[in-house]
Amino acid sequence: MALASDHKQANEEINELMLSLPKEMGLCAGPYVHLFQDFWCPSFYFQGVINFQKHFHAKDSDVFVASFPKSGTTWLKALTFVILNHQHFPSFENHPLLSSNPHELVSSLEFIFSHDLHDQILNLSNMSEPRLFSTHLPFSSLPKTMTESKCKIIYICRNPFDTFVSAWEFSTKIKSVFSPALTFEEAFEKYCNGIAGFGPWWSHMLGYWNESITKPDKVLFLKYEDLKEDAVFHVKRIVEFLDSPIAQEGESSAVIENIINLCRFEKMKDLEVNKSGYIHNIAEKNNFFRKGKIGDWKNYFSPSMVEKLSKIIEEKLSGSGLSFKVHS
Ligand code: PAP
Repeated sequence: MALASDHKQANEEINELMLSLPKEMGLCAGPYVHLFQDFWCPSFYFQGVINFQKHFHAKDSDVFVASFPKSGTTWLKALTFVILNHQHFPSFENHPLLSSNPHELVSSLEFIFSHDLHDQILNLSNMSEPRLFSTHLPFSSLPKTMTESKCKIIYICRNPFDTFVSAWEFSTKIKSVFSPALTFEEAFEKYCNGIAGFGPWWSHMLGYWNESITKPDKVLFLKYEDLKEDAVFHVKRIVEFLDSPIAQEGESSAVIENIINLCRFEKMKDLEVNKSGYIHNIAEKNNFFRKGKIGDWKNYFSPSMVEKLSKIIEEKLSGSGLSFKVHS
């Protein structure tokens, strides 16, 4: 009983904290985003974020998929799951990815921790190793236990044009209570000011980018466009980063081809398991597989929007060494 009331009080304190923060409407799992630790935290995840920061204990063998929303999380979850579990599931004909959505196989920590804390902590400590999780938290807000342990982080980002369009389209399809009451133009203005779930997008990318430069064994930095253009090369990078035995296998090239094929957009979109049902009770699974293309933004942006976002990208990323090919 005492435990239950302690939890209730802790949840009330978290709620009070959330309500005391600046809030805005923005593309997110809404209805609002709250300015917390220099990022815009969606109200839906607020409690989970606080509990994740406070109660999660990373293990050296843990692997994390990190991303800004709509940058290729689902794809990277699938690839990483297959690579990390290759010894348990060597068959590509009978693979768990054929019967479960990647978000069901790889849970988001801010989501896990938004539920029944004690059960979740127990479940996490009983999971077999290596454990694989995901997060949308910026690097600077990750719990110390993650940054200080030897766990590994694979980060994916995507050009801000397509990321915005993907987020916009997603927001129009999720349950209306979570989608913002903003027009495309209003959402774009907010996005240009960094206001979107887990944004600003530039500090999100740069946090992981800088870490991947100073600690390349800790953070592997990937771009959606690179993965699309040369999947073999970048999947090999993941294999090597994870010290996967696949790299030593005589048939390693064939295995890598099979992994890429299993996680291909068209293949995953076509699976029965990804056609119906909900993820996190907000979004239908098929909404995680829309077009899967580079450059769809060209169908949405006016010339002045292109100019505006291009300038912001240049300004925010200048000197960092991080860039995107968006006009090809
Ligand atoms: P999340 O952050 O909500 O998990 P995330 O998976 O990062 O979403 O992004 C979804 C985008 O990845 C969608 O892009 P689109 O809207 O431009 O189409 C989705 O189609 C794309 N996507 C999902 N799975 C794959 C895949 N296997 N290969 C390539 N792109 C994919």
